[in-house]
Amino acid sequence: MIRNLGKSLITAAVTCTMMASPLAMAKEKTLNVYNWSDYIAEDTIANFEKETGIKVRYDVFDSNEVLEAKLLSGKTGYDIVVPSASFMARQIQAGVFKELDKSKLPDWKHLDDEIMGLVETYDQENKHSFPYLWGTTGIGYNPDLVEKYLGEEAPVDSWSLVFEEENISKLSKCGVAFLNAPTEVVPAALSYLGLDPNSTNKADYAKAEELLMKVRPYITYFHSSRFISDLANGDICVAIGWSGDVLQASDRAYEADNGVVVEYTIPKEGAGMWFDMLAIPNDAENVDEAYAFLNYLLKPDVMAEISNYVAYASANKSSEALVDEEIRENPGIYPTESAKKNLYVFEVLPPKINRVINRSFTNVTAGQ
Ligand code: N2P
Repeated sequence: MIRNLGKSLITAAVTCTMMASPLAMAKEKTLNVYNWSDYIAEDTIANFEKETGIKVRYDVFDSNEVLEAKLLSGKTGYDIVVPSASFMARQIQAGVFKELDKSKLPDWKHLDDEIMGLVETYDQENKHSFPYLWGTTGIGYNPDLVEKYLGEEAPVDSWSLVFEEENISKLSKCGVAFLNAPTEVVPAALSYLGLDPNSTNKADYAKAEELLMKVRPYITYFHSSRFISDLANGDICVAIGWSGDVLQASDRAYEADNGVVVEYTIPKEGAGMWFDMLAIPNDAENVDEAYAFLNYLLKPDVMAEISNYVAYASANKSSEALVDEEIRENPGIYPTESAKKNLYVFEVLPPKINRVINRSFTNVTAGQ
């Protein structure tokens, strides 16, 4: 008797689950997001899920090239992606994004006109995208270790720290990381040489490759996210890195109270400034949910919390007043007028120049 009763209870439970599941599945709204690593506040996704009932699959990358390969294959499996503007411009031409219906984005009004004007050069009339966060590509360093190996006069305000053999050969003892980002490291080398960082002259790239080859033996590794924890732990002393990532390393060290200090500098010879753009790929299956997420990311309080957490500035003008003073007044995040003079934007280069950059960077990383 008891055994039979048990069996029928199990049967009832199974039938019940089977009956409920198609309904439950139909109701469960999902969203697939592909964003840069270390690029969102701790609870942004959880808060969005709670507010909207949409379940988010959140994946991360640390390279525009990786994202681009997915986009160009036509099957990303994502509803929201975040390419840098100079990459996105070509991707728009390849037809990989949906046009945005701005009537579904009532909070668009918070976007900063000046920044929207700047990014229009990549996306005419801002038809497909708006900026998530922006930052610069400069140098993260541990002042104590740099002083130990190079002395007090170490040129921490210059690319010569990493591009002069005399300096990097000494720093290699405490570890030097380079971003694995050809279209950012090669222009940095061009700036150091006094050449146009957006040059379209092949001969300039031969000079940049020569410079990079000379310092290649002293580079500990090429990687675009590992340097955050390595700087924070004192496992490397210098990195060509992204502004907010370096500042996150600085925060992590401070919180760990491990005695490590990390600083960020925009080299005087010039540094690149980029914008990472939110867009909906053509193969997106959850378009309504994508709009819900975009609108969520247009809310001043949501963006302020993200800026506070990741140490990058957004393009949300109305969020500025809600950003912590410590972040708002950090010249590594909001460059001063004089530092701005040293910044250049990454232009959209002809495909053949891009191939030159990628080939020469591959030669460098392979050490050939
Ligand atoms: C975040 C990386 C910043 C994006 N970890 C570089 N475009």
